[in-house]
Amino acid sequence: MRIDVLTLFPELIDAFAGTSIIGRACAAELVRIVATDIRDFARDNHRSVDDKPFGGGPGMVMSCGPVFDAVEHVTALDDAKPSLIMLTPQGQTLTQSLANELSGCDRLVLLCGHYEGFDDRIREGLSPREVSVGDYVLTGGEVAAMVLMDAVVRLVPGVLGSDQSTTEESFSDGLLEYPQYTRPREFRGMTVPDVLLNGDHAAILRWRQEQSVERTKTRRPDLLRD
Ligand code: 6GU
Repeated sequence: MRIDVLTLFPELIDAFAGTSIIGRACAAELVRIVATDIRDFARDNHRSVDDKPFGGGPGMVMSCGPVFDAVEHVTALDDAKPSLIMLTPQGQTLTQSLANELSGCDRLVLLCGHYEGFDDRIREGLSPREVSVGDYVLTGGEVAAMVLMDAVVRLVPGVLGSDQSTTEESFSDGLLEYPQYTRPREFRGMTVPDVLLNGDHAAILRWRQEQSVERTKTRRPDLLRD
């Protein structure tokens, strides 16, 4: 999978792409993450990428010119036709199911905004898929793009050690994960549930399923309604 990230802060994306599990996936060439600075496509000596909103109002708006040029430039860097994704709080909320869908793509182009938002003709002219990472406001799209890439790249076959770690985790079956324990068996008076210690695998499976349902009922009842 190739992911191009159009951003005003390529150093943030490069650090992310070089670190931890994502860094390992890039080194193993399971995924390629390429950050491109939108400012390189500015048209003036000040390297401006934003301007005052028509009609007035606070803040600045990302301009069409540099964004269209940047999208067209990175699109041409590879033969595969990319899905263009704009990170914006106005988008469809990222879910595990969307991450699963995107993990099947050969190529993504992620467009990160800053300031008060994008000139709306970027939506009109480029028809990006718009994705949000939750109902709160960030200062820019980079952190959201990293959230999306993290959720997607870990689902690419070979990135995680075992496929089980993505099929048993929270959300993969619509439920939260059951409680986990490791050694020691007793810590500050708190013990590990007996069922996990006696090697009865059917009983362990049953207990874990019950715990998953119980946790989901108390913490995220919204996940059970449908
Ligand atoms: Cl994708 N961008 C920004 N700026 N804020 C957000 C977001 C994205 N998703 C949630 N909040």
